[in-house]
Amino acid sequence: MPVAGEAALPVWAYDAQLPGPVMRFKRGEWVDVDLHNRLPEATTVHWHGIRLPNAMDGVPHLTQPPVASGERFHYRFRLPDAGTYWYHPHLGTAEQLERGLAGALVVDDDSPPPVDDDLVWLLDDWRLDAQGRIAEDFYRFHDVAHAGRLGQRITVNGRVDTELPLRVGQRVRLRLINAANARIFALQPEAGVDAWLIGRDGMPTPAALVWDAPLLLGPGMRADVVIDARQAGRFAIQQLGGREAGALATVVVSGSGQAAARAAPEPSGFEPPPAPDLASAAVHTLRLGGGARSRDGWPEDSEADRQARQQRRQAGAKEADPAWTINGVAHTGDHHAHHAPAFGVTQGQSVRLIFENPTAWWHPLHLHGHHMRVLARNGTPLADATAWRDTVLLSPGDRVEVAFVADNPGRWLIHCHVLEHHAGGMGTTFEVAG
Ligand SMILES: [Cu+2]
Repeated sequence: MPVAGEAALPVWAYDAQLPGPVMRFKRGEWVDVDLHNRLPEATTVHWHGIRLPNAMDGVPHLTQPPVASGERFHYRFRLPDAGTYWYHPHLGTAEQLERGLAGALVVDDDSPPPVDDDLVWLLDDWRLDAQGRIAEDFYRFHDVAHAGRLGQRITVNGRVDTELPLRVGQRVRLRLINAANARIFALQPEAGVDAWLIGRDGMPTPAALVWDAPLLLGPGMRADVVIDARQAGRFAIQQLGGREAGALATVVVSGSGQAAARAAPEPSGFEPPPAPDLASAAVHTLRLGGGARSRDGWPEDSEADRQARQQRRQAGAKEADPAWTINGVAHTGDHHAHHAPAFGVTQGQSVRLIFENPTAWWHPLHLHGHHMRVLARNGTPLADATAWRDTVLLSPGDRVEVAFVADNPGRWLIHCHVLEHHAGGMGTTFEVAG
């Protein structure tokens, strides 16, 4: 099997590749994928960030039945937007993703900025046990109630010690995808290369931004960056977050002389999602709760719920105990359909969502089926509020306002992409009536 580190590591993989194969398309093309589940347990595939029909979104029980071991499911949908997306399971997610199931889906721009190469870097971390195998302590309550499952081994495309060979004067585009269960990467290139941020969560930024400060990438989030090699040498792309801080990868530039500084890459032309109308928008608040050091205590857990969970576990289900809530309700396990939606809107309605995070922890909140504009953080309007996201990172105490047009009918998930937080209850749904 593929390798994460110095020794071969048994993993679960799409098409026996780690990460899964890069699926590459043009905008407007159809994805046609036959999932044949040869895992020992049920799964689904979620196409993270793609504005697709609800029935293709891969959320078990909510948008499709789980695909049992040995069974098949056919995914077919059109790609409305260019950008960097990814696919991963949405059932038993904390374990299945950690075991290696994730891959990139790239939709090429109609008019991309000219580059010498265009590469995908899927970032992950792995918690290994003393024997160097994937530690089997999935859904450990300490992880669920704290920062999620962090691993001690950080990889790029399943490998350690990644090097990016370039020649002086070359320009390369990197599509960074955070596929870790819980790690928030804080990335910054060492001085000596010029770097730009040109896209987030698939959508281009309105203009290229100089990348010379830590770029925070929470689980599920993507960043498209451009690197200009200006002189020979070795330049780290540093990972500054957490105990495992160090070089994520090294840009190795060969050649001689010094290349002149290049102009910022032109932003890609794109058709943005429909702009929300703030004046007429329906306003809803989603307040996060729970977690270790919470002031409100643990979520309600009735004797009946505990017994039902116990029975599901005896039947083989792997499930976390409740630790988190949204608006007071914990959606544990993969059973979102059992709960009423947090709110409903009619198709085409603009929605202003206010996320409140009084918890002591960070949460990357992922909106399914739509892209949102992040308008303000703690009352301060965002400088790049015209940019689009499908995942927004909240630090402890944050209050973040977003807006989007609910133009995609169906029942959609909003959840924390720290997979252990989601398993422990931090998810909810909303309904767009078509
Ligand atoms: Cu979270």
